[in-house]
Amino acid sequence: VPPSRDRLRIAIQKSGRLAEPARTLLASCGLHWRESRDRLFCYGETLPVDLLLVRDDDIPGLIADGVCDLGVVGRNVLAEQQAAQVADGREPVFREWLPLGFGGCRLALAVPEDWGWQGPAQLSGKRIATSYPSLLARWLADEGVSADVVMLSGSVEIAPRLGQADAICDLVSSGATLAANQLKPVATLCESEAVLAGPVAGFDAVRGELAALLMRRLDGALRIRH
Ligand code: PRT
Ligand code: ZN
Repeated sequence: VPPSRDRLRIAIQKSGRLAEPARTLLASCGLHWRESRDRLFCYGETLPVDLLLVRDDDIPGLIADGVCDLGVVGRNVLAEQQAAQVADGREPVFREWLPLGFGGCRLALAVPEDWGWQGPAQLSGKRIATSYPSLLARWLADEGVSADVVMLSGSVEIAPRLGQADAICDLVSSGATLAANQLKPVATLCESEAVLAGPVAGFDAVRGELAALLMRRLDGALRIRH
């Protein structure tokens, strides 16, 4: 049994699209912090709720390992890592606790603009580049299509022009990046936004109460926004 902490630790993105909105939302719940010199840890001064500033991709694993209690992460990242666990025959240990209403985007399948799209069967035998191999594999399986998933950690949109892939599966918000690369979205695999992620199992006494308090304040803050 790991030693039980009496403070709550929330992982948020250190820099990137979700970093500022995550801090602003948590601050609107009455949380204020003192930053450590390395700016990776923020000590909660108004409540025993600390922040750990990390890469978004690390957040589900930090929750799974119990290093952090909660995290603010895109549903796309959470769903990908959940799908990878399920594909491995493991039980997911983290889940979405609350959608947070910012960081909206969708994980979409996109094909060259000059393709006449006739449906998923057209992808049969094609190479599809993505940073979301588990979500893509699950979607292909659901559609009954057999295609090659090409894992790329970045620059997915230029893969077709480079001849690395025939189609892509990537995040889209305005659609400008797809258009700039002569691609068009043809299917949505996941509607995403930033979410509060936490363990499937709840917390013990002190952290349980802190988490419940935080959820109530987040609910209130989100209601005022909308
Ligand atoms: O360093 P770290 O690993 O923490 O950051 P990161 O570079 O992995 O993530 P970051 O900051 O780029 O994105 C964090 C999260 O923001 C994502 O996981 C999504 O949940 C969310 N989000 C919302 C987006 C977008 N919108 C988005 N448009 N993430 C990425 N994009 C990219 C997309 O990949 C594509 O390259 O923007 C481009 C498309 O944008 P449009 O407007 O041209 O369609
Ligand atoms: Zn990342």
